[in-house]
Amino acid sequence: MSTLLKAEKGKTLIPGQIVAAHGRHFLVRTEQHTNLNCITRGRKLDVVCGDIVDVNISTQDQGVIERVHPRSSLFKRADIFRSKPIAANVTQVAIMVAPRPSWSEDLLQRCLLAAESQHLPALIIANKADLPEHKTMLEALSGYPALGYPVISLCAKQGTGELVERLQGHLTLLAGQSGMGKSTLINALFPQADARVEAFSEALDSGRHTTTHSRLYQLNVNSGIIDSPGFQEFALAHLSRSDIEAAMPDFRPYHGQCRFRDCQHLSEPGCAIQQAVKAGLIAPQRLAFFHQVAKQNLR
Ligand SMILES: Nc1nc2c(ncn2[C@@H]2O[C@H](COP(=O)(O)OP(=O)(O)OP(=O)(O)O)[C@@H](O)[C@H]2O)c(=O)[nH]1
Ligand SMILES: [Mg+2]
Ligand SMILES: [Zn+2]
Repeated sequence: MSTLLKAEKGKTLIPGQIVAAHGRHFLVRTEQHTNLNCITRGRKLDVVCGDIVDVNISTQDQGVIERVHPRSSLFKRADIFRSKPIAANVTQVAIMVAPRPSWSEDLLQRCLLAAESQHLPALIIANKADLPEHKTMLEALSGYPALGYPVISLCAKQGTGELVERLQGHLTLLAGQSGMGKSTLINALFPQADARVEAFSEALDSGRHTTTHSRLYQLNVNSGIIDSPGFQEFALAHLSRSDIEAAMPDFRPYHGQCRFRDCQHLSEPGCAIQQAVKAGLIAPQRLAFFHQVAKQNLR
């Protein structure tokens, strides 16, 4: 971000970062740490939490977003109807899971694909360590560090554990299903944040979608974290079959090694992926996951 005010066609534009997005209303923090309530010029301008923008200031605390700077990353999901951008310019993704309400390994893996497809490092936060079922969850997560995803165990209700170190120097997106404890962690990191937290529904075994908008919290000058609304599905319609394959770190060593160039890794002869599964080098559930996601993405 340049500290200089830029003059353009007689306007004074000032750079800032989107720290909250509520529909067409945005909160922009400037380098002078003032917050501006902004709208966009024109409906077409696509703005998301984390974006660096240029604002035309209209009053002391209001402005109009004129331009979005090029993004270093865009973490998103997408179904066949529309794209759902979640955060821009993040440099890592922390995916939170917890034993209660039930976590989904399918959703975790989809979220990891979304991170990998943007070349973002990811880590897994195994929350609610105070619950007895936490141990079983850790066992289920034991294969992930070997794929490059560290698993950090913590109890957000009691503190932040070793996580703070991992956040240094990054803009981290905190993502996960509803009710896993993301906003509880935000409150542990920022006691003044007062992010809304809600008990999950025991009857429905699901969170209550308490956080409705993403919000960026600054940890220090070069570190921040974005709390995001919990999801209950994670479609990846924007990724082609080969994008998905490229986003699976355990498949990468075998890329291009199947006998057939268009191998689907089902039961073709000379399939390097099937051979790796037989040799115990790829977990069978990872191949099953790949088939399940790939069959929804027929491109
Ligand atoms: N036992 C236990 N409960 C926790 C812990 N962390 C969070 N919770 C509880 O889990 C429930 C959901 O927490 P939230 O922080 O609102 O969850 P969230 O992930 O932000 O949910 P959404 O905003 O809906 O996505 C609350 O009742 C929290 O008190 C923990 O470490 N242990
Ligand atoms: Mg929340
Ligand atoms: Zn194959």
